[in-house]
Amino acid sequence: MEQKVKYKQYTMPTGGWGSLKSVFADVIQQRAIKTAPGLLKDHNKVGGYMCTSCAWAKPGKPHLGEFCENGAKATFWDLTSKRTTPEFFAKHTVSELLKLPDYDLENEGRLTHPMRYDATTDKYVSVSWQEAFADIGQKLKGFEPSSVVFYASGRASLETSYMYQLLARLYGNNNLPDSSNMCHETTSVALPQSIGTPVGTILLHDYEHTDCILSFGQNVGTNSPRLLHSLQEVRERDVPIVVFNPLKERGWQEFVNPQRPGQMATNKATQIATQYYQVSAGGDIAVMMGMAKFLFTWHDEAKARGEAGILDEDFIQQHTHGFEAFEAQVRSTDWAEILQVSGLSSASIEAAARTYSKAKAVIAIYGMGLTQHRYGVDNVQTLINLLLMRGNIGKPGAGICPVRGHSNVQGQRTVGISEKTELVPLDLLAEQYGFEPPREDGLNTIEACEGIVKGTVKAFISLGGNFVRAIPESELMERKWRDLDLSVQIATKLNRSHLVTAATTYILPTLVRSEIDEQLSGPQIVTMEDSTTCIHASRGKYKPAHEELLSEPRIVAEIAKHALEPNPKVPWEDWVNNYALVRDAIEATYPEPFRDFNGRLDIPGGFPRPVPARHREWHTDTGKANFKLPKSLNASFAAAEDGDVLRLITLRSNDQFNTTVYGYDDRLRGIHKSRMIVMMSADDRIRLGIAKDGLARITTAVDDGILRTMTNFQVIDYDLPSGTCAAYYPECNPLIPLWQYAEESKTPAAKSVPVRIEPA
Ligand SMILES: Nc1nc2c(c(=O)[nH]1)N[C@H]1C(S)=C(S)[C@@H](COP(=O)(O)OP(=O)(O)OC[C@H]3O[C@@H](n4cnc5c(=O)[nH]c(N)nc54)[C@H](O)[C@@H]3O)O[C@H]1N2
Ligand SMILES: Nc1nc2c(c(=O)[nH]1)N[C@H]1C(S)=C(S)[C@@H](COP(=O)(O)OP(=O)(O)OC[C@H]3O[C@@H](n4cnc5c(=O)[nH]c(N)nc54)[C@H](O)[C@@H]3O)O[C@H]1N2
Ligand SMILES: [Mo]
Repeated sequence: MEQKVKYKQYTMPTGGWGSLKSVFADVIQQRAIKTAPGLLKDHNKVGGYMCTSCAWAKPGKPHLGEFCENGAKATFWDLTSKRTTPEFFAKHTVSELLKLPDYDLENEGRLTHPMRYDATTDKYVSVSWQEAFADIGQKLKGFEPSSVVFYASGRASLETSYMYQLLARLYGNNNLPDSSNMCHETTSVALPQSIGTPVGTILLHDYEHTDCILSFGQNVGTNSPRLLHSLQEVRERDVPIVVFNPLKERGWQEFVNPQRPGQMATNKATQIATQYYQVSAGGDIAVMMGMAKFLFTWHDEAKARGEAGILDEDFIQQHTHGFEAFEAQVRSTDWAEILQVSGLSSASIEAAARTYSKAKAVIAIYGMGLTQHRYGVDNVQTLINLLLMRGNIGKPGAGICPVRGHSNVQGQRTVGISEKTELVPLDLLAEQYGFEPPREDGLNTIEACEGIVKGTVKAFISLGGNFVRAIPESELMERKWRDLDLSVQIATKLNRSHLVTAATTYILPTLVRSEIDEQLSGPQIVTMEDSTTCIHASRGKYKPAHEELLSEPRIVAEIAKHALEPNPKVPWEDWVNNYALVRDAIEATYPEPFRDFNGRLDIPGGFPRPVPARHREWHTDTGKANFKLPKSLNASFAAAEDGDVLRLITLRSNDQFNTTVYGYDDRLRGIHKSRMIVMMSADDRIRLGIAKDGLARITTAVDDGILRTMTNFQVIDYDLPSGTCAAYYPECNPLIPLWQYAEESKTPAAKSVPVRIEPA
């Protein structure tokens, strides 16, 4: 339950005993001791199941326990012994349930039965699977294909995802938005233009060869904690790690590895960041341009002395395009503007550039702090420019490392979940399945929302996720959502998207990945792709939460069988009986990346998809790696200097996975008992006339005729640059205008929302 916030700066390291305590509390709270025996011994191991939390790489030589605090929490949350049964739904109207916070809804436990909303009683009632599929199929037959959306959150396996995209295309549209539209879509747009690949270029072993790491806008301690294992090893080789983040995130500061008994015994932490710079939200392009300016100056000086330059001239000459234009832009950029937008001193930027300039192989890590801004694409491309200046792509120990979100979000794209037709081999699909796939691009997340607002989208199928809660402008969207004719929610836990109902609404409960998926040919294997493009098999180990549950492939196949005309070339039933056949079909559509798919399931560390930029092959418009010119130094919608307008970062706590809230503690930030908080610098608070520990109202500072305002945020004096404030997602989503998204990628600009804050 929300309470008065308790804040005390956390000074313990990430990991360590604090993390073990937190995992243990979760096991107890979810009553998962009985349902999850063996203490996660099969977690992220060959022959076991892959974690459902983040997408970070799984090493070929795993630790005894290859899991982190948050992976363990996610797994116990899945394997809870609590159940959300038809009896529960009989006791509560949907209006009552709508008043409950996200935590309470999911904390009821795993969904067990297919349910349909009954408007006359305002309750969910259980239906048979047969009835549900027949009704959904019949209703889908009645819609104009372009008015139906097939959304996917990023957890579904490659097998399910492949079947799901085929369902949409056979149905007649490319309306396949997914959660990556809200997260790394910016990466998928920026990287192909720059280096000809939509994904990162590094493999896990590059961490063994790197001699410098730059990190921009990613929270490793909470969102990809196993990456700390590599960072710890990097630091033991005395490699510098330079971090840019408005918040001093504990994960980037100190780490005690719970997998190392020696370190646990002494509790002596490994220092992670060697340099930490609290850039203003949206100030990264300015920082990178400032670093580039120093590199040019030092290059000139070295040349004047007759020495080799700082820049990798051979690489630039042989492999890149657009260097001169970039050089001209950097040289003409004004220092005063760089300092104002970045909020950093020139000495800080110089020190960061100095470290970078000395290293031979640099990895650049980034996350939502770069992607979720108006100029998110420019953020990522400027970072690539910085790497290209010193040839830091396509050699051991160097490259770009976007840290992806959901455990298979990258893989979904690989097997065709994309609204962009150019990314999908439609001709091959046409030949393989004897049909004419729709050739028009489909709707992405923002466009799906716009369609719902306009009334052109009539039905929404959701393969996992909590769309209504994850998207911006949530008040308007919830209102408009009710005008939908059909909402089908394939889910594991109850969430708000199930309660904001359409004319017809179904909840279809499904298995989680760690559960045994028994089909006609025996227990099934599924696969997923990690952040470093490595593909892994996953075998469920635990008894399903309820015998009524169906697997995701079964649910997708049944919807397809009931909604589509039979097509002898699409063997839905055979596929569900044996997922190896789906993998054969994936291999037929994507022969190169999935060569001998079924034969390569159990390679330790997974098998990598080919990424041409790793070998300095550039599949871009120029055939070279492109220096792209940033359109602005300030990545934000908020002006660089605008009196009392602050930039609001909406972010995750250490006790949540996206809209799944595990609890009210954000241990690593020292914030306890409440999520209705706003962190800001004491200077800003005083300037805005808010009492210490007082309450605040936050209002979006845009002039579009819509008042977006929320009140009763408890203010925490926090170590943040003046002008930047931070609060939690999804609570703040009503404050984000639907039209404030990244140019080109349409990723909602959740990281620097212009806001005014006043005493409540
Ligand atoms: N435990 C756990 N793991 C997760 C998730 C989860 O919710 N919980 N979510 C998963 C998903 S879907 C995703 S996409 C990833 C997200 O993981 P991250 O990419 O780490 O995303 P956020 O938590 O939103 O945090 C973004 C970080 O960027 C910083 N930041 C904000 N604005 C700026 C800026 O302008 N410049 C810079 N330099 N930094 C900035 C914030 O302070 C914060 O540290 O994590 C995945 N893993
Ligand atoms: N303001 C703001 N908004 C954001 C963000 C932000 O940083 N700030 N981040 C954005 C990002 S990066 C993302 S990825 C989106 C997340 O958006 P989504 O992916 O849509 O949301 P989740 O919270 O991950 O979805 C949780 C639900 O998924 C269901 N689920 C869990 N596991 C499974 C499974 O195995 N199968 C099925 N079928 N269902 C399952 C459960 O019912 C659970 O309630 O939110 C975005 N929204
Ligand atoms: Mo994400």
